[in-house]
Amino acid sequence: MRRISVALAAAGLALLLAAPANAEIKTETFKYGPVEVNGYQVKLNDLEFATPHPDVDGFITRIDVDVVDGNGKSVPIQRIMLHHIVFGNIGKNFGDRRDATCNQFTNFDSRTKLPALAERFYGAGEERAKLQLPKGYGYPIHKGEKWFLYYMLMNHKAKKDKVFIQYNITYDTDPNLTPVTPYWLDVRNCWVDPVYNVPGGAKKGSTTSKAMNWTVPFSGRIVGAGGHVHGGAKDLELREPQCGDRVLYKSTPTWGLPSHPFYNVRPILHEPGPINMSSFNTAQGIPVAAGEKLKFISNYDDQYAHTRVMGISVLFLARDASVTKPCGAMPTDIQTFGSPVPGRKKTPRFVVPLTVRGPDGKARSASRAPGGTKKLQGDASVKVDSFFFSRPNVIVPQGSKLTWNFLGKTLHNVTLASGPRGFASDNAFQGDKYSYRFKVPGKYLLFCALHPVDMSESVTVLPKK
Ligand SMILES: [Cu+2]
Repeated sequence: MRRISVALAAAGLALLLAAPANAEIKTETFKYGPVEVNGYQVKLNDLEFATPHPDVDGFITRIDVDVVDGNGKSVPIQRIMLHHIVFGNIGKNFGDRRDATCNQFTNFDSRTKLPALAERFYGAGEERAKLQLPKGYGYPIHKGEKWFLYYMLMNHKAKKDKVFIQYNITYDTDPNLTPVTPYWLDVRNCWVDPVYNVPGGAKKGSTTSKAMNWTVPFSGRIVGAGGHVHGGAKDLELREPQCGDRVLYKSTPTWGLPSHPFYNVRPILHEPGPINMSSFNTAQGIPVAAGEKLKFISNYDDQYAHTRVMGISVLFLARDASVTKPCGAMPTDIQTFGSPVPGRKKTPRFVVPLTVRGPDGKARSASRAPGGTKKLQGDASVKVDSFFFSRPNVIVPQGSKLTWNFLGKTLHNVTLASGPRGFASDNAFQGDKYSYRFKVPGKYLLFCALHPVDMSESVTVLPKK
């Protein structure tokens, strides 16, 4: 990491020498918070419009983000983990900046529609993706603009904790930089919780793909992109179907070693994501023509179940009228940023445990939900409210359908932690229903990914005689 920073600083210095006398390149550190997170709580913020940021006319060239304590010291994942964060630019007034790939969002409750009155330009998950543009390019910002911030934190300790979200932003006020437009590609785009599920059960080595089509809005060059996935992912790719389906770029994961905190904290909200997703820069840029249809693809292992997964890539496009047709030559200056620390390249197999509170109040792994077991003859329903599944452990014959009735005003979900096939409901409440038919026998461990320590359930499906 240090090497990259030094290289960037050197690039910045060279740029500074060439820039107008009053232009400056500056890195500022911003602190958002404090944010209080209760013991074992998943904390989501309401959309926050008072996000501190550089209030200048200029260009952003780099951003990174971390969770810190009151002294600015990094908070370890064993305490609090930043699951994801999204930055959006509203502009000076609502409507000034529009998201480039969404007109509206489906809110976290899976119901409410929100107008997309902001431009998403940077996101990071547990892989701590950085925004880093090649020399000569920047994301344009203007004095008086407002930003929003949307985050999710998880407290891995039983006690309430207090942290800050800290981000470093490098900006350049040289007006001669080439502006880039961020495009948020997401295979479940326009959802505030953009998750989907991989049932699994296919042959060893199988891949399942989910795609999104993206029409290039203007001729230009893609000068950089990164990615975000969850456990079970193979990679993300952007393809150009009309040019022999060539791959324009890939973002590939590096997974933590088995000793990494991702695999050892409790509770585990979803199959642990990678410690890094590769990103790239190219000042020459990947040429794409206006009106071209590109395909963004999220590839996951299809042997095992993977629930609440994501496939997201933010790319930066710079205008270039000299690109007049598709299939132009690929750049020769692509610089790829891999993991700064050692990890695994092959998608690891990891079985997500249920987590319950032990007698000492601390979270620990469990192979069933606390409470009794009921044997059912067939289809049945389960009530879901704060904080319980009305049938914590059930035994059903193969082919039975369970219907979860979500009551009350608090959002919950039912998510497979481990089992023969993967499934999960959307976040649900106030009379929402979700059904799943258990066609494959075996033991299914389920939980609410919003209340992972307090809500779990097991379903044992007996084979038909
Ligand atoms: Cu819940």
